[in-house]
Amino acid sequence: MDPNIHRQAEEQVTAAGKCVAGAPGCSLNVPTEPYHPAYFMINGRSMPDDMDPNYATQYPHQPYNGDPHMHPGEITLLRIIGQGRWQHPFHEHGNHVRILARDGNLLLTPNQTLAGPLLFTTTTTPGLAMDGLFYWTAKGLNWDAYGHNPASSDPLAKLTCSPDTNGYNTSDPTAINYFEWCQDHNKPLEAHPFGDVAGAGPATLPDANLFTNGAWYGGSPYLGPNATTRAVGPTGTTPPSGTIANSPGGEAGFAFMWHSHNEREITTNNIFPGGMLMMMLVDSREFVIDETN
Ligand SMILES: [Cu+2]
Repeated sequence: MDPNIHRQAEEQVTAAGKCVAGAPGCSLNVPTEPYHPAYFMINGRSMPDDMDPNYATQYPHQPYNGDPHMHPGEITLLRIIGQGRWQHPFHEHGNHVRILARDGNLLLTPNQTLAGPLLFTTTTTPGLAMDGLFYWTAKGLNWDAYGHNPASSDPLAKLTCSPDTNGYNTSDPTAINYFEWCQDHNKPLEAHPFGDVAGAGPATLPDANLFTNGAWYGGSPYLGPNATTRAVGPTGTTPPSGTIANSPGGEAGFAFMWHSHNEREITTNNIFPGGMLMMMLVDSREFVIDETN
């Protein structure tokens, strides 16, 4: 949205003696070039407004937010529609998107099997729609995202992982680590971790007692409230201590940014961050996702 264009339209309909917008014979004369947009939206809202709830009363005409939730292994349907005048290189962090359909038509081979590409960036085109599938597991990280620790006395730190034919832990759909990638089960991340997570891994992370957590950091690199709480240092009063969006008590999921890769478009009126930017949240299975809206 270019505010100059909208301001000209507003000035013409509110000027004294001018015709009333919508009245017979009334027309506006607003040049739509040059076009210098300063507001960029997803589902009709800019970040951070797109993180407010669905059906928030302040957005009666933009009911849907931009924070999809999923559990590991679940499949999310994306419906991406370019509604503006420009293309937008929309990028989904966390995994690629398998394109199913374009403009509502399945992309099929002559043998009627799915033929859609696996896309790193789902570039939107004005008026064009894409449907795609997205899922996330910890496969490929090469460390145990749940922070399992076989040396722990906590039963939740010692869950088992029995691989199905695809390598995932799927025998018990009620398991907290349902759909864990078993090849990385018990693989430590950190060389010298705080708390009750496995050590002797490859990474040395910043001392959690010495740096400030942002609103989206749950206080540990691990998935789930149990792992996050176990990863606390001995002082106990420092992070994780309950962050705004991603607290161990509430959610403790992984937040992946989904956003325009044209970084001009992740600003609002020239301020970063904003605009065409949202978060996809992978929630640990303790967190019940409300799908009623
Ligand atoms: Cu990115």
